Amino acid sequence: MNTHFKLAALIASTLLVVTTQAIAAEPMLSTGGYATQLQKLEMMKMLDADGNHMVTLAESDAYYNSIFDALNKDNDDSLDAKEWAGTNSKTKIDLATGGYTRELRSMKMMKLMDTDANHLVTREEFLDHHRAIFNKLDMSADQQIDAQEWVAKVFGGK
Ligand SMILES: [Ca+2]
Ligand SMILES: [Ca+2]
Ligand SMILES: [Ca+2]
Repeated sequence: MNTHFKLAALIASTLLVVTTQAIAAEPMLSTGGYATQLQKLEMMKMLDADGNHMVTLAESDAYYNSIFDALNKDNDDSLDAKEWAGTNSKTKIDLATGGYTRELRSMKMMKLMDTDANHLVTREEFLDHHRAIFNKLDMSADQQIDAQEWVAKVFGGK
């Protein structure tokens, strides 16, 4: 009886630690619909510039530099809320799917990426956020993401 109780307590505390860690790692990337749209294979193809079915960090950086440039209408060093959300007629970015573009250009995502909360997303903030996503998807930590890693449910939520 006593042994059983100890074992149960041990399991409970282990579960608690695991759960706490999982929650602690999420806030910055709690991306729900954004992750769902990004993790479609159609999007993976857009990042995979050389078409070898792997996305490297360099390909990911290059892609998000292009997205940043596409949004940054005034060519300064950051995106303001107007550039972020776009006007109704010009929300579509050619480099991405419609579903992904919609999720990206939400104020929720802007807030998540604006780490110093000055209502501007700099290129560094934009790239850093996507490097963190890259690292999360790159489960094998070999600096590239294959299709299986791409679609893996690592972000929780839906
Ligand atoms: Ca590639
Ligand atoms: Ca700008
Ligand atoms: Ca900022």
